Amino acid sequence: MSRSLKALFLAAEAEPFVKIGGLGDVAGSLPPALRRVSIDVRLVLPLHGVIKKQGLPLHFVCEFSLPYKKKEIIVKVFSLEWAGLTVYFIDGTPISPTAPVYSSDPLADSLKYAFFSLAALRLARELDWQPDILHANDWHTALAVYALKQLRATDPFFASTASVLGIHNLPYLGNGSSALLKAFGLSPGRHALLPKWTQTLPLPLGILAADRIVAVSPSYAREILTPEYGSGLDEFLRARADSISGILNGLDLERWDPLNDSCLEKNYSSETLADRKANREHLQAEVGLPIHADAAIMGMVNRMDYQKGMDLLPEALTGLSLLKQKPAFDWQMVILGAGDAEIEARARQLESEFPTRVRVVTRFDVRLSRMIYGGADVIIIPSRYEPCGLTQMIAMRYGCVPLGRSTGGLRDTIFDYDQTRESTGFLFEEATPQSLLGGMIRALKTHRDKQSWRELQLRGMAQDFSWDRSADQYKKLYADVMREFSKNPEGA
Ligand code: NHF
Repeated sequence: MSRSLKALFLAAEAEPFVKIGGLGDVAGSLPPALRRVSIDVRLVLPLHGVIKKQGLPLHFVCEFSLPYKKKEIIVKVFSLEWAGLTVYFIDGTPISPTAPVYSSDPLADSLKYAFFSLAALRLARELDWQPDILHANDWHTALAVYALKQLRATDPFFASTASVLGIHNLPYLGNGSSALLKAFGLSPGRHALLPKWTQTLPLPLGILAADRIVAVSPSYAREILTPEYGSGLDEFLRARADSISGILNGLDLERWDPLNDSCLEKNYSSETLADRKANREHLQAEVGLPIHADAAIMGMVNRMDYQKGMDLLPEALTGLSLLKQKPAFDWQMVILGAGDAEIEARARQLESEFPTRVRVVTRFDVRLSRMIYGGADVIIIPSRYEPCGLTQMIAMRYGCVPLGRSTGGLRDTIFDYDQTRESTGFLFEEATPQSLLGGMIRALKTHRDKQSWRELQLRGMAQDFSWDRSADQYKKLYADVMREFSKNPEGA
């Protein structure tokens, strides 16, 4: 029998230990799913202050030091067993117990994550556990991939470890890291197409060195090769196009299940979809909207930042209210999200512009977000770019029909109403209020046809967004990378 493939998985955050954004969902779900398909995966996380405070039953594993400038930084490693795998936590002075996972100080963050990346790589050696695959994610851990490539030339321990770099959000390159390479004994990266200003930044260096690069959706994998989405790296990325592919993230189907969600007024499944009505009314009452049975409730659950396209909404809603449609559309909107103060303020203004129709809640509120998925008819996701996106998958599982911009993972997971009988939602093309308005009109017209709407809901609820599906694809990718790597260990 062949032995299990060994993968060392590095991430800045992972649920349930710490979650700030979508990366935390992925790093908390993918490693256990890989374990279920017989990959011997071990997860490595920084011992952030918020994790320390939880009083987890951690075991001391080892202590070693990393050369930094002319000194050494002590690394302490702890572990626990979780979901059938070992999770390691790296501690050391750059990982301050009082700092947030991502701070507003780029220098402190880059030092923290460079230290973490290099310590995590060294850990494999300290454990005498030779990974077949090093799987790093985003800029925070990309330097491990780069350091691995340099090490492979000199250290037989790592000679047969291939690397995979996951891209969850390309624009974050790891600014602030310029001086760190030298301090940690690494040389700058060189490539004719790598812009000079990026030659010391973790993500570009990781992209330069990785044996395979995986974006979190096939469409995003193609989009990052274009000037519009390439963050200045598109030409360089095109040179590496043969090594770039996309695998869609999954959804934790147990955490997101309308039949088992304690935040809902009434639990339901595709068999009892009519019970959803109680959740619509409950949502309307909760936010103080008139209880109209026929109103199409549009929801939005999003971080309020430029990426998420919240700023497209005011003009689109104005357009909607000025339509001379007969009979007029009966719509309501519940917006939930926090983030950029200006975008929040503009969103709040909508309440006074549409007092009987719009409610805006600018805070982080898990319960209300679940009530929106379980009670709204449409979820609006007007992202300018969306590497994968979770909102649309959750919404579909809850029978809430997504209206999303045709980009990245939204494009790969929402099948547009006009184009296919297999449709699960609505897509609009341009990141403009007019294009969003066009999508809203299509959704609201369809909503009037109760039978078609129900079919849309049911098709969305029947989609397979399981992590097991993604894990199978990663397993195959790992095997491919290893095969290619063993033929050509010099790699890219
Ligand atoms: O789902 C996890 C997440 C993605 O689209 C999301 C994003 C950040 O922007 O892969 O990463």
